[in-house]
Amino acid sequence: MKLDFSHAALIEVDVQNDFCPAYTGPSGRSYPQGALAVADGGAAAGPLNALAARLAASGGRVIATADWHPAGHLSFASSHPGKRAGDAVDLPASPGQLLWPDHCVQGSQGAEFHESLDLRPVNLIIRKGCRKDLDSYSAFFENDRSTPTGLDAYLRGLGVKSVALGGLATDYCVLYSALDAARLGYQTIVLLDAVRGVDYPAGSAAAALDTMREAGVILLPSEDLA
Ligand code: VGL
Ligand code: ZN
Repeated sequence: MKLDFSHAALIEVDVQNDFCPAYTGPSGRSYPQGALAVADGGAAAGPLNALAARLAASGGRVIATADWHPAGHLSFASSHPGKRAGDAVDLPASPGQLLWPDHCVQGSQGAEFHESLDLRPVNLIIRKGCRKDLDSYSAFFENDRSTPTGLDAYLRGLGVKSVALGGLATDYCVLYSALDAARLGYQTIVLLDAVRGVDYPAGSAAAALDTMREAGVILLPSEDLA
């Protein structure tokens, strides 16, 4: 499809070490398996880098998001005695909150961007999930569905009309970010070669693609953007 690159933004969702399997980076440094590793997570970086370079060269914008939790975050199973990752709890502002292993703790190596993600073309970094009692899957709103991250105002202020998304994970942060982008009126594209899913519960990655398609999100491989 034809994209007006000068009024487009790429959102690189949570391409962080904790969402990736063990790897050795371009620097030669080795990283252990992330706390919430998504199969083949690091593979999102290549297509994102390629599209980011194209956008940067044609007046578009590039945003990277980072899950950035304080220690003891209430989305961590370890914060709820007797609960395990995969269980759900009702938090005051987000009923049915799924619990995860400790991940993306502020300042930790797991919270750093994957070394292969090229940060040079990135204009803005949005950190989310910073409030101890509130999780944030979407790049636009925290899980109370009403606290904005500021991203919508940023994009609107720049006249951005189209938003392309890739990153981790298909069935959580990419899903909620794409649904919010579509609801906010952006032409919304999810790059199939640049996303990978947690797939917990099993089937949730495929279901997320269906949910996005039904919400009017365009799903395509990034090479189809001209
Ligand atoms: C994510 C679970 C918990 C994500 C973040 O980036 O998709 N998933 N925190
Ligand atoms: Zn998180």
